[in-house]
Amino acid sequence: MLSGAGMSAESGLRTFRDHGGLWEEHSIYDVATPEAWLRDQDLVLRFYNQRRKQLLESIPNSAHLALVDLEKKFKLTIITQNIDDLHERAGSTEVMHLHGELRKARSSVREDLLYDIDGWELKQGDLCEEGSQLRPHVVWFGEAVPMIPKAEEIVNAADLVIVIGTSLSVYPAAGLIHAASSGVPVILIDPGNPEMNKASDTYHLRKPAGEGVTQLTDLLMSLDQA
Ligand code: BJW
Repeated sequence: MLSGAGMSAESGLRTFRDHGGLWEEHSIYDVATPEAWLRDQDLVLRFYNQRRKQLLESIPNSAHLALVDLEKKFKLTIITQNIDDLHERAGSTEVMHLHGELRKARSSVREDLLYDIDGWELKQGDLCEEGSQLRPHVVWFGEAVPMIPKAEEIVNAADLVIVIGTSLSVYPAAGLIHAASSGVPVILIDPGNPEMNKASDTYHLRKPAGEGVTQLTDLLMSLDQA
């Protein structure tokens, strides 16, 4: 399963590219690139602090909860582009965060030095054990996405690929759907028009996540093994 910002929209977290989305208020280049971090650390920290504050006030929605049910019957691995922790808080146990985690910080000089953020605020002067400033643990534009090879393996081994709430406009994550094995159905649940290349085994359920995921989950849960 691959999720994007639309998965958390009904929890009150804004998407990026929809009307009213985060990129309408902030330029990507001002807040989500390594260059932005070098130019104005205060602005970048404020942007992510604000989002962390909102996340702490949010709760998983019915789509997150439906996926927890699905895990009771099937092996389900969630590959998410989201940096929120709503899948984990709902109770899903296998979650891979391709673009990082909002509630973690990492050293700005050593990527392997990760820290949980206590509360919502990451400040200038919060340092790693080697004395360097901590930055949000997120993958910005122009940075590598180290978990992609592992994610491709998971998609390639899947019997069913479910894609929820993503515009499929950011690579390499968007390319993951092409790692599905031949003949494996890809089901997209999104009320909009993601940039999906029409492959023969691709189906689009044009509904918001809450309704669409619950519907699909109910169907899958009602199947008996033949
Ligand atoms: C609902 C709903 C409801 C609404 N229910 N659905 C030029 C400059 C710089 C980079 C590039 C460039 N050209 C190409 C690139 C590469 C770039 C890229 O893909 N750019 C594209 C724009 C073309 N990619 C990268 O830079 C990546 N790195 C890379 O390529 O590295 C190469 C490298 C290799 C080796 C060494 C060094 C480098 C990194 C990408 C990182 C993305 N980061 C962000 C921010 C992270 C942290 C944060 O959250 O702030 O990740 S950007 C942002 O987009 C975020 C998201 O995870 C990602 C995807 O967005 P998503 O989830 O699809 O959201 P939306 O808003 O686009 O869509 C929402 C969807 O929900 C819509 O379809 C709605 O219809 C739907 N929806 N309500 C269900 N209720």
